[in-house]
Amino acid sequence: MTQQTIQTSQALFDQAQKTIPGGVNSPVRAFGSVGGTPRFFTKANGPYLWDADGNRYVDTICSWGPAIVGHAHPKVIEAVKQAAEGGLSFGAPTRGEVELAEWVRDHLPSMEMMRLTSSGTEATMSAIRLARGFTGRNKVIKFEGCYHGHVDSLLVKAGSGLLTFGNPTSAGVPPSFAAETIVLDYNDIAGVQACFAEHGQDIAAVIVEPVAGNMNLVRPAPGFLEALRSECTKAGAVLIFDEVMTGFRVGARGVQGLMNIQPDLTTLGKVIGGGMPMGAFGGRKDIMLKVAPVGPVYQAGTLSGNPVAVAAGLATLKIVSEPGFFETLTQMTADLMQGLVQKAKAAGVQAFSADSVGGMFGLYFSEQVPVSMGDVTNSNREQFNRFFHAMLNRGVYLAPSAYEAGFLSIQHQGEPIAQIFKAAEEAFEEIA
Ligand code: KE4
Repeated sequence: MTQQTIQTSQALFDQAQKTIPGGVNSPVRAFGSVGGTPRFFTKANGPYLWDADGNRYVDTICSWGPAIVGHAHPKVIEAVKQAAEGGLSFGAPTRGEVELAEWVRDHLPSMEMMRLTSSGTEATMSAIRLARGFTGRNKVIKFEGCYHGHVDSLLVKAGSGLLTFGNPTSAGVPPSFAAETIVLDYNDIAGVQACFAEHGQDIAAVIVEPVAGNMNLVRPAPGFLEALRSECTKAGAVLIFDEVMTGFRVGARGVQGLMNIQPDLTTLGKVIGGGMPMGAFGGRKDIMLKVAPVGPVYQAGTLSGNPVAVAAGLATLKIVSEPGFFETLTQMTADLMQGLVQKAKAAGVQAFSADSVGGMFGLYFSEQVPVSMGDVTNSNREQFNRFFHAMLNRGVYLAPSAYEAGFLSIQHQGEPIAQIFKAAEEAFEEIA
């Protein structure tokens, strides 16, 4: 294996740290969890990325989900060019926003109405405020290991006891904000039921990643999402599915379509912007009609529904709607996971497992696929970090953290998958 040259990335990283905290505009990009030099990229196309030193990588992050049709897809680029030539932003309504809202409603019928935002964080922040405004209640339940963007009231970890109120996970979040958030264990049905028994009438909302992707990929246990649905219905609380990551990533109808469970509100992001800044929140009409200007819950955004971002999103969603898109992506991802498990075993790496849902996947240096945050934290992070660098040096770009999911595009079929397998064979040998 030829040693990569990464001087330009290193020089850019050194330079970036002088003006940008950690040299990055989002913390995970700094390689803090895996160590080493973050690669500065100059170009992406299809399944590939090129860094500033000219090294090519098979990308398995896809910008954390958005690049599901492949980077710089010609149809997406053409749509963006056409939109941009007509002006970048009007701060006024456009036809495209209506088209996008109708497309999303047709694919996620629970989203009877919606509002576009410029990020997933804005979407979840708005959904929480809306649930509180709709119910007149303050308490929100979230789950350990789930991430919903950097919203003050959701940067919270479990309090001393499971049913007590949360403590901030970030400086700058007032304890009074965290006190309104209850943090439970993902997949802990009894804990949810006990919490509703104690606090039910004070709970405005439950927000959940219906398939978790921010503690690595963790599936909902049988009955978990159903329990959330029934407890919220009984207590009059709003069930929010945060599908920023899973929406149009796991299938054409999100996790709610796969599991046939109807949330009251859904948040979206990533894929619906096709790589441009975009988020959305939406759901039951009676709830959404509480949103300004028709209702008392204020929510706004200078670039919300931006015409260029909407064009990228619409072009992307039209491609993912093509017959067989998700069947192909889902099977390709599952086959990759199965092959990696086989190659790990063949190299003598026993504690390795993998899982996937649609086009998102999880790699775990543990004997079994995790079913909880505890399982994930018990996996061998050091082994993952060695694997990460062994793959990076062989031209495969994994998510730079043992606690992140991975993502493929439809353009990974064939040679890119073969390159991942070849690199993995050598990498597993190296770390065994
Ligand atoms: P953004 O504000 O980053 O667009 O979306 C926040 C968000 C909300 N909900 C879920 C389920 C999410 O996964 C995210 C963002 N995901 C991370 C990946 N772990 C984005 C990567 C990053 O933070 O740089």
